Amino acid sequence: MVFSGEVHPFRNPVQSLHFDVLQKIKSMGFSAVSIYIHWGLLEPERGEISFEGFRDLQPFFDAAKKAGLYVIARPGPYINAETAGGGLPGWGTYTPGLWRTANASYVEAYQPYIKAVGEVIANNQITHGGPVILVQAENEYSGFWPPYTEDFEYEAQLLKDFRNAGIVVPITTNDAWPGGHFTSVDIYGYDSYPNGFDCAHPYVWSPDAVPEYFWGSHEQLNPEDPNAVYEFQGGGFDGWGGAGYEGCSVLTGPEFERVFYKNQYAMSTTIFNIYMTFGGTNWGGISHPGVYTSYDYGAAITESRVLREKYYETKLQANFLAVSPAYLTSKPQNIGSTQGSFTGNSALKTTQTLDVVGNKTGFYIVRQTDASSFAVQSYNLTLPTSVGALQIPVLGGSLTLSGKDSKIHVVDYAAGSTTLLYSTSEILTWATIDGQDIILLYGNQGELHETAFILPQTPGSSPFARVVSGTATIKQQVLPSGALAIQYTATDQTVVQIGPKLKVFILDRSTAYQYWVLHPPTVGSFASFGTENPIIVKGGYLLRTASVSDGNLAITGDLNDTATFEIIAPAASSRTVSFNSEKLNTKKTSYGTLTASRNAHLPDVDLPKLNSLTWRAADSLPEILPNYSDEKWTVADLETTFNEWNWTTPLILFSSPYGYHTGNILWRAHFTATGMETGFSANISGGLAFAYSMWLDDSFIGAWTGDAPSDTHNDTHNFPSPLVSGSSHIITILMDHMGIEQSWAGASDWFRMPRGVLGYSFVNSPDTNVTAWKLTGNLGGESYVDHVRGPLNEGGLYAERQGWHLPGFDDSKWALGKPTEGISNPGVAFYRTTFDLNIPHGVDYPLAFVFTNSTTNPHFRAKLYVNGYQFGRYINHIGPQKVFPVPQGILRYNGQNTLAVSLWATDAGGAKINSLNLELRQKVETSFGPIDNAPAPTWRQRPNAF
Ligand code: IPT
Repeated sequence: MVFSGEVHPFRNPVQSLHFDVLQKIKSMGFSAVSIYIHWGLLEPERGEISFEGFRDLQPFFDAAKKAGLYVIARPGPYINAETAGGGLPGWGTYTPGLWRTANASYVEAYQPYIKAVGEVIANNQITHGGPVILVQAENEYSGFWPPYTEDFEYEAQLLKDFRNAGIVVPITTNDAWPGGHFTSVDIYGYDSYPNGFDCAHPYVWSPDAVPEYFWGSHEQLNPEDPNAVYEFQGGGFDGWGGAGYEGCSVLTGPEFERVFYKNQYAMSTTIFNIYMTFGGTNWGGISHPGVYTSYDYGAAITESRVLREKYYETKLQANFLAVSPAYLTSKPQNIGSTQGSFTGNSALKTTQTLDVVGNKTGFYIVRQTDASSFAVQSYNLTLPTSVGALQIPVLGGSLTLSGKDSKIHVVDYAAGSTTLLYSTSEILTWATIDGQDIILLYGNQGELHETAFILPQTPGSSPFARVVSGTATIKQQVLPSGALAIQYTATDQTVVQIGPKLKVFILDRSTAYQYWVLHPPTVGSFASFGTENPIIVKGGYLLRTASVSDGNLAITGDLNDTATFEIIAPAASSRTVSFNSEKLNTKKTSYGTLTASRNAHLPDVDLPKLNSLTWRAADSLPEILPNYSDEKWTVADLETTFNEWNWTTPLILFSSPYGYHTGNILWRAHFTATGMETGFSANISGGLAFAYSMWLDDSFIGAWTGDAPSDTHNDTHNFPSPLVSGSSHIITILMDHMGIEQSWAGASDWFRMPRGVLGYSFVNSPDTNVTAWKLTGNLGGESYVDHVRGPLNEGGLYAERQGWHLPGFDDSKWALGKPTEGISNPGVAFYRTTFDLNIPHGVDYPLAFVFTNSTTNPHFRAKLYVNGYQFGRYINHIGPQKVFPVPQGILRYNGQNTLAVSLWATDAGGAKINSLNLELRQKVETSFGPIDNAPAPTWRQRPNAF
């Protein structure tokens, strides 16, 4: 079973933190991690491919291998992913040809990238001792810009290019639905987001959202392959003005995971990747216009790397499948006629999924017919078993299924030398330890369940179940077949001994959540991938590893509170036990496990009060001052460019053909007045939620403050007074570039959507002569300055061009001024301060910068720069994001930090930030660390800055 979690290395620039997330995924019981690689970040200037800084892939591959996770590498060339250009480079927007087709100019464009990235991936394949087992070509090559259709020549070319780069592992692709596109890959698969993306209504599920028809498509398209889902919904993205990620996490919470993931198991899915498992951050200009800074995604692991309840639910499922080899050779038997089957209750659907190789084990997946129903259903199961058909529960009573729930009932399921003839409670895991079979079963609290065991023959004795711990009462009966059936209700934990060789733990769900299955490393370079000698431990917010030496069991992990451990391990491997290197004072229970309690070490820390720090401020809009020279700006002199979008200007006035693809863009129109003009009209395109401000010389003439649904805005801004005929003036426009659009459909030009001025005119003066249009974005454009923080970190603000956001810049001559004092005129102010942190090792205390909403002149935007990394774009009146997590490693936890804030006021009265604080998101003791800080080169004079 490839049970995988999606993570985007580029959404976390701290290389040393990858291992934390990967260990968390491993501890969930997963076997793999799936990653996108972003072409545009790696090749921002055509021909200059860089793996510098956070773009180096090797640390991630190494960390995955160390954590014991296989890797599915997805380098595109197109990736979608709610990222700028969907991963296509900015220079692609003006490079001719139909992209994502066999068009020669596109093929020539992507080939050097696929060669370079392919070689790095190839070196990390399992055949070379690395973790990579699958490589995905393209992404959702499923929709096509009319009149174009699927380009088979492109697909063949791309496969050839992957092979030429040295890829020998199977090549995959993810169709957007099981639609049969790009089936020439080795293992075709598809994506599924059954609950959609309406995070504002997280309790609304569509009644028929559970897609059962996928199985038919799989049987038709590639029955000989694993049923592969390369992206299954693990959360949702959220856009400007959206509902926020907590809503997304509810929409895709534990109930969703139970119903929708289990239905996918009902269809024998054996390659299953959850998108996202850890979303990360759209720091810098990584986002496309449809999302904001956070890419938390409502995933199992939050942006601050905190575990949500849904993490623990998925852990139960992944651990079960990891010990269920019969599942790997199963096939559903009754797709399309699941309603009422095996239960006689038409409000329920039950899929029968049988092991068609072992011909023994059956999985019966029960769910509500109307997935959105909250009704509680009771049912009895009539199931075929190895001893004939049984009416379950055999010992009387009936089973219940709550609304928005689903269960996997097993039949003839082998667990060591024990066989579960059937179980209505679900299996968390099982293991054979010191000759005893240990089986962990769970159900919702208070639910009635029944399990029957077929035990190895013990002559002369009939099986009997004895409660050795816990409060559950057990009803039991030896069935005619000789199997022992026990009936019980799950509350907390009850341990039952059955004969000398079987111990059953009956857990309710929240108790089950607390269990971890750890595997001490085996030998060799794949030691962390071992699945032998499981050690089962209850307790702890997160357990990461177990290792055994000289009879000592060393457990590592994270605690957020006092932990009460219960350890199920071979006696010889647990004569003593330590947690995070401290010896535990263990006690042996009457039934042979070890218990111990351990306090969490959670020292208090002092955080700076940001508003009490010394801040310095400077104007970041000298461009409107009379003495400012735009001599070094790019002259907008192109008469045409390759682009099918419409524009009405005589010269090209959008930024990409001039090499500016991110952040703020500034324009200057030099003109000679006729004396007739009363204002300036312009149609400006910036992407969703963008804004612009406009000046005539140094007079503010107006702004578009922006709203969530608008990506362009056409408006007229009047001049304050008539101009003298023949006099020279300048219109200055400051605007947002919200990111290059994605190009979801093949052959589409969507990513070429212009950012800039699509049309303009002088009111009442058609003859006004613009003598020059000039523009600037980030310093250097595609030849960007900061190779460590990458091509999307800096935009075109004066402060950014000068490098004022960087640590080490000397602001001592600046005036005092705080973002909470703000400015009283429209414009851009830039603020800097420094503060120290002193947070001890051995804890994980994620931090976030938190804004509160300002109602005075509410239309403004702020960007946060932490040690030079742009880690937040706040739009006061659009939101929704107010909390901006910044990871350790960007923040220096033991040393000095430089915080910079840009404030762009689009209201005539200026703006100020209401409050900005640094807050703790969580406190845990951790075995993880120490964390190496991401490199943060300091300011150096930028000779060509302007
Ligand atoms: C699917 C993409 O493959 C993935 O890159 C990402 O954009 C995801 O959606 C949504 O977060 S596209 C599918 C929803 C049509």
